[in-house]
Amino acid sequence: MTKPDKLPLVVLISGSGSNLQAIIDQAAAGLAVEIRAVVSNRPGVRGLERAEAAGIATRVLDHKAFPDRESYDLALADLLDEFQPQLVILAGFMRILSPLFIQRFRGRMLNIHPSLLPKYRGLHTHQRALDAGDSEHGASVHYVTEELDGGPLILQARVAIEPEDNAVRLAERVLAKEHIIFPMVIRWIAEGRLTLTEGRVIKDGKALEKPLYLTDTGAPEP
Ligand code: NHR
Ligand code: GAR
Repeated sequence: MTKPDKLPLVVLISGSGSNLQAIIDQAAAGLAVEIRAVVSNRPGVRGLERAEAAGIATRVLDHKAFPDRESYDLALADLLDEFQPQLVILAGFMRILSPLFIQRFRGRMLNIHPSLLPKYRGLHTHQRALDAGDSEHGASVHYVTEELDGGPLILQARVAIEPEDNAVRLAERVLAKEHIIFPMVIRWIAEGRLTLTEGRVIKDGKALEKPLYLTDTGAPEP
Protein backbone atom coordinates (compact mmCIF):
# COMPACT_ATOMS: atom_id res chain seq x y z
CA MET A 1 0.00 0.00 0.00
CA THR A 2 1.37 3.38 -0.95
CA LYS A 3 0.25 6.19 1.29
CA PRO A 4 -1.20 9.25 -0.41
CA ASP A 5 1.16 12.22 -0.45
CA LYS A 6 1.07 14.64 2.41
CA LEU A 7 -0.49 18.05 1.76
CA PRO A 8 2.30 20.65 1.70
CA LEU A 9 1.55 23.66 3.93
CA VAL A 10 3.12 26.96 4.79
CA VAL A 11 1.87 28.57 8.01
CA LEU A 12 1.94 32.35 8.49
CA ILE A 13 2.04 33.66 12.05
CA SER A 14 2.63 36.89 13.98
CA GLY A 15 2.71 35.74 17.59
CA SER A 16 2.32 32.95 20.06
CA GLY A 17 1.53 30.25 17.52
CA SER A 18 -0.79 28.13 19.62
CA ASN A 19 -2.86 27.37 16.50
CA LEU A 20 0.37 26.41 14.74
CA GLN A 21 1.11 24.10 17.68
CA ALA A 22 -2.29 22.44 17.32
CA ILE A 23 -1.48 21.69 13.67
CA ILE A 24 2.02 20.42 14.54
CA ASP A 25 0.52 18.14 17.20
CA GLN A 26 -2.09 16.76 14.80
CA ALA A 27 0.58 16.17 12.15
CA ALA A 28 2.59 14.20 14.71
CA ALA A 29 -0.56 12.18 15.39
CA GLY A 30 -1.05 11.27 11.73
CA LEU A 31 -2.69 14.24 10.00
CA ALA A 32 -1.36 13.93 6.43
CA VAL A 33 0.28 17.34 6.09
CA GLU A 34 3.87 18.46 5.66
CA ILE A 35 4.52 21.87 7.20
CA ARG A 36 7.25 23.06 4.86
CA ALA A 37 7.82 26.41 6.56
CA VAL A 38 6.55 28.81 9.19
CA VAL A 39 6.79 32.48 8.24
CA SER A 40 6.40 35.33 10.71
CA ASN A 41 6.17 39.05 10.01
CA ARG A 42 7.49 39.64 13.54
CA PRO A 43 10.92 38.53 14.73
CA GLY A 44 11.39 36.73 18.02
CA VAL A 45 7.86 35.45 18.51
CA ARG A 46 7.00 32.26 20.39
CA GLY A 47 5.51 30.62 17.31
CA LEU A 48 8.96 30.60 15.65
CA GLU A 49 10.36 28.73 18.65
CA ARG A 50 7.54 26.21 18.41
CA ALA A 51 8.37 25.62 14.74
CA GLU A 52 12.08 25.22 15.44
CA ALA A 53 11.33 22.77 18.24
CA ALA A 54 9.38 20.70 15.72
CA GLY A 55 12.20 20.82 13.16
CA ILE A 56 10.29 23.05 10.73
CA ALA A 57 12.02 25.67 8.56
CA THR A 58 11.35 29.22 9.74
CA ARG A 59 11.56 32.58 8.01
CA VAL A 60 11.04 36.11 9.28
CA LEU A 61 9.81 38.66 6.78
CA ASP A 62 9.51 41.88 8.77
CA HIS A 63 6.96 44.26 7.29
CA LYS A 64 8.85 47.18 8.82
CA ALA A 65 11.66 46.57 6.34
CA PHE A 66 9.38 47.34 3.37
CA PRO A 67 8.19 50.75 2.12
CA ASP A 68 4.60 49.71 1.45
CA ARG A 69 2.11 46.85 1.60
CA GLU A 70 2.51 45.89 -2.06
CA SER A 71 6.27 45.44 -1.88
CA TYR A 72 5.90 43.41 1.31
CA ASP A 73 3.23 41.20 -0.20
CA LEU A 74 5.31 40.63 -3.33
CA ALA A 75 8.28 39.51 -1.22
CA LEU A 76 6.00 37.29 0.87
CA ALA A 77 4.49 35.64 -2.21
CA ASP A 78 7.96 35.00 -3.64
CA LEU A 79 9.08 33.51 -0.32
CA LEU A 80 6.07 31.18 -0.25
CA ASP A 81 6.73 30.07 -3.82
CA GLU A 82 10.09 28.70 -2.65
CA PHE A 83 8.17 26.15 -0.60
CA GLN A 84 5.46 25.32 -3.14
CA PRO A 85 2.60 25.02 -0.63
CA GLN A 86 -0.72 23.63 -1.75
CA LEU A 87 -2.32 25.35 1.21
CA VAL A 88 -1.37 28.57 3.01
CA ILE A 89 -2.55 28.83 6.62
CA LEU A 90 -3.05 32.16 8.38
CA ALA A 91 -2.68 31.23 12.06
CA GLY A 92 -2.81 34.51 13.94
CA PHE A 93 -1.24 36.40 11.05
CA MET A 94 -1.89 40.07 11.72
CA ARG A 95 -1.19 41.76 8.37
CA ILE A 96 -3.90 42.46 5.85
CA LEU A 97 -2.96 40.92 2.49
CA SER A 98 -3.45 42.90 -0.71
CA PRO A 99 -5.45 41.53 -3.68
CA LEU A 100 -2.24 40.93 -5.59
CA PHE A 101 -1.19 38.40 -2.96
CA ILE A 102 -4.62 36.81 -2.65
CA GLN A 103 -4.80 36.20 -6.40
CA ARG A 104 -1.65 34.10 -6.32
CA PHE A 105 -3.06 31.76 -3.69
CA ARG A 106 -6.77 31.90 -4.46
CA GLY A 107 -8.72 28.96 -3.11
CA ARG A 108 -5.60 27.72 -1.33
CA MET A 109 -5.55 29.94 1.74
CA LEU A 110 -7.34 29.55 5.09
CA ASN A 111 -7.72 31.92 8.02
CA ILE A 112 -8.94 31.42 11.56
CA HIS A 113 -10.75 34.41 12.98
CA PRO A 114 -11.78 34.85 16.62
CA SER A 115 -15.48 35.67 16.15
CA LEU A 116 -18.67 34.17 14.81
CA LEU A 117 -18.35 35.78 11.39
CA PRO A 118 -19.96 37.76 9.82
CA LYS A 119 -19.96 39.40 13.25
CA TYR A 120 -16.85 41.37 14.24
CA ARG A 121 -14.52 41.38 11.31
CA GLY A 122 -11.10 42.88 12.01
CA LEU A 123 -9.44 43.31 15.39
CA HIS A 124 -10.36 43.31 19.13
CA THR A 125 -13.22 40.89 18.57
CA HIS A 126 -13.48 39.61 22.16
CA GLN A 127 -13.89 43.07 23.67
CA ARG A 128 -16.37 44.03 20.99
CA ALA A 129 -18.53 40.95 21.71
CA LEU A 130 -18.45 41.76 25.45
CA ASP A 131 -19.23 45.44 24.88
CA ALA A 132 -22.22 44.49 22.71
CA GLY A 133 -23.62 42.33 25.54
CA ASP A 134 -23.64 39.21 23.35
CA SER A 135 -24.53 35.90 24.98
CA GLU A 136 -22.22 33.93 22.72
CA HIS A 137 -18.99 34.34 20.80
CA GLY A 138 -16.65 31.97 19.00
CA ALA A 139 -14.30 31.35 16.13
CA SER A 140 -14.54 30.80 12.38
CA VAL A 141 -12.40 29.09 9.76
CA HIS A 142 -12.81 30.55 6.28
CA TYR A 143 -11.17 30.70 2.89
CA VAL A 144 -9.31 33.96 2.41
CA THR A 145 -10.48 36.38 -0.28
CA GLU A 146 -9.78 40.05 -0.98
CA GLU A 147 -12.54 40.97 1.44
CA LEU A 148 -11.08 41.10 4.95
CA ASP A 149 -12.56 38.30 7.08
CA GLY A 150 -15.25 38.06 4.40
CA GLY A 151 -14.29 34.92 2.49
CA PRO A 152 -16.49 31.80 2.36
CA LEU A 153 -17.08 30.30 5.81
CA ILE A 154 -16.36 26.63 6.47
CA LEU A 155 -16.56 25.74 10.17
CA GLN A 156 -17.43 27.68 13.32
CA ALA A 157 -17.44 26.93 17.05
CA ARG A 158 -19.53 28.71 19.65
CA VAL A 159 -18.50 29.77 23.14
CA ALA A 160 -21.01 30.95 25.77
CA ILE A 161 -20.20 34.34 27.30
CA GLU A 162 -20.34 34.25 31.11
CA PRO A 163 -21.50 37.10 33.35
CA GLU A 164 -18.06 37.70 34.87
CA ASP A 165 -16.15 37.35 31.58
CA ASN A 166 -13.38 39.62 30.44
CA ALA A 167 -11.57 39.67 27.09
CA VAL A 168 -8.63 37.59 28.36
CA ARG A 169 -10.75 34.76 29.80
CA LEU A 170 -13.05 34.76 26.82
CA ALA A 171 -10.10 34.66 24.40
CA GLU A 172 -8.74 31.59 26.23
CA ARG A 173 -11.96 29.64 25.78
CA VAL A 174 -12.25 30.71 22.14
CA LEU A 175 -8.64 29.65 21.50
CA ALA A 176 -9.37 26.16 22.87
CA LYS A 177 -12.08 25.82 20.21
CA GLU A 178 -9.78 27.22 17.52
CA HIS A 179 -7.32 24.44 18.27
CA ILE A 180 -10.04 21.91 17.41
CA ILE A 181 -11.67 23.46 14.35
CA PHE A 182 -8.57 24.60 12.44
CA PRO A 183 -6.89 21.15 12.25
CA MET A 184 -10.30 19.64 11.47
CA VAL A 185 -10.73 21.78 8.35
CA ILE A 186 -7.13 21.16 7.30
CA ARG A 187 -7.81 17.43 7.62
CA TRP A 188 -10.82 17.67 5.30
CA ILE A 189 -8.67 19.40 2.70
CA ALA A 190 -5.81 16.92 3.13
CA GLU A 191 -8.29 14.08 2.61
CA GLY A 192 -9.60 15.72 -0.58
CA ARG A 193 -13.06 16.23 0.96
CA LEU A 194 -13.16 20.04 0.88
CA THR A 195 -12.51 22.55 -1.91
CA LEU A 196 -13.34 26.08 -2.90
CA THR A 197 -14.72 25.75 -6.41
CA GLU A 198 -16.04 28.75 -8.33
CA GLY A 199 -16.38 30.64 -5.06
CA ARG A 200 -18.38 27.90 -3.32
CA VAL A 201 -17.30 25.65 -0.51
CA ILE A 202 -17.76 22.02 -1.54
CA LYS A 203 -17.65 19.41 1.22
CA ASP A 204 -18.08 15.71 0.48
CA GLY A 205 -19.43 16.56 -2.96
CA LYS A 206 -22.07 19.04 -1.75
CA ALA A 207 -22.03 22.85 -1.73
CA LEU A 208 -22.29 24.22 1.81
CA GLU A 209 -25.32 26.49 2.08
CA LYS A 210 -24.16 27.75 5.47
CA PRO A 211 -21.11 27.21 7.65
CA LEU A 212 -20.83 24.04 9.69
CA TYR A 213 -20.67 24.20 13.47
CA LEU A 214 -18.34 22.10 15.56
CA THR A 215 -21.44 20.63 17.20
CA ASP A 216 -22.53 19.25 13.80
CA THR A 217 -19.32 17.30 13.28
CA GLY A 218 -19.75 14.71 15.99
CA ALA A 219 -16.39 15.64 17.46
CA PRO A 220 -15.97 15.59 21.24
CA GLU A 221 -15.87 19.07 22.74
CA PRO A 222 -13.75 20.02 25.74
N1 NHR B 1 -6.11 39.42 4.05
C1 NHR B 1 -7.15 39.35 3.23
N2 NHR B 1 -7.00 39.88 2.01
N3 NHR B 1 -8.33 38.79 3.56
C2 NHR B 1 -8.48 38.28 4.79
O1 NHR B 1 -9.65 37.74 5.10
C3 NHR B 1 -7.43 38.35 5.72
C4 NHR B 1 -6.23 38.94 5.30
C5 NHR B 1 -5.15 39.05 6.18
C6 NHR B 1 -5.27 38.61 7.48
C7 NHR B 1 -6.62 37.72 9.36
C8 NHR B 1 -7.55 38.77 9.99
C9 NHR B 1 -8.24 38.20 11.22
O2 NHR B 1 -8.57 37.02 11.24
C10 NHR B 1 -6.47 38.06 7.91
C11 NHR B 1 -7.55 37.90 7.03
C12 NHR B 1 -5.10 41.61 10.49
C13 NHR B 1 -5.93 42.72 10.52
C14 NHR B 1 -5.37 44.11 10.66
O3 NHR B 1 -6.11 45.06 10.77
C15 NHR B 1 -7.28 42.50 10.39
C16 NHR B 1 -7.78 41.23 10.22
C17 NHR B 1 -6.94 40.12 10.19
C18 NHR B 1 -5.59 40.33 10.32
N4 NHR B 1 -4.02 44.27 10.61
C19 NHR B 1 -3.31 45.54 10.66
C20 NHR B 1 -2.81 45.89 9.23
O4 NHR B 1 -2.67 47.09 8.96
C21 NHR B 1 -2.07 45.49 11.51
C22 NHR B 1 -2.39 45.12 12.92
C23 NHR B 1 -1.11 44.70 13.68
O5 NHR B 1 -0.02 44.59 13.09
O6 NHR B 1 -1.25 44.46 14.88
O7 NHR B 1 -2.51 44.98 8.45
O8 NHR B 1 -8.54 38.95 12.20
C1 GAR C 1 -6.03 33.53 17.52
O1 GAR C 1 -7.09 33.79 18.44
C2 GAR C 1 -6.47 33.88 16.13
O2 GAR C 1 -7.81 33.55 15.86
C3 GAR C 1 -6.31 35.36 16.14
O3 GAR C 1 -5.12 35.60 16.84
C4 GAR C 1 -4.89 34.52 17.76
C5 GAR C 1 -3.56 33.91 17.46
O4 GAR C 1 -3.22 32.99 18.44
N1 GAR C 1 -6.20 35.88 14.81
C6 GAR C 1 -6.40 37.14 14.55
O5 GAR C 1 -6.83 37.93 15.38
C7 GAR C 1 -6.06 37.54 13.16
N2 GAR C 1 -6.16 38.94 13.05
P1 GAR C 1 -2.01 31.99 18.21
O6 GAR C 1 -0.81 32.82 17.70
O7 GAR C 1 -1.72 31.45 19.59
O8 GAR C 1 -2.44 30.95 17.25
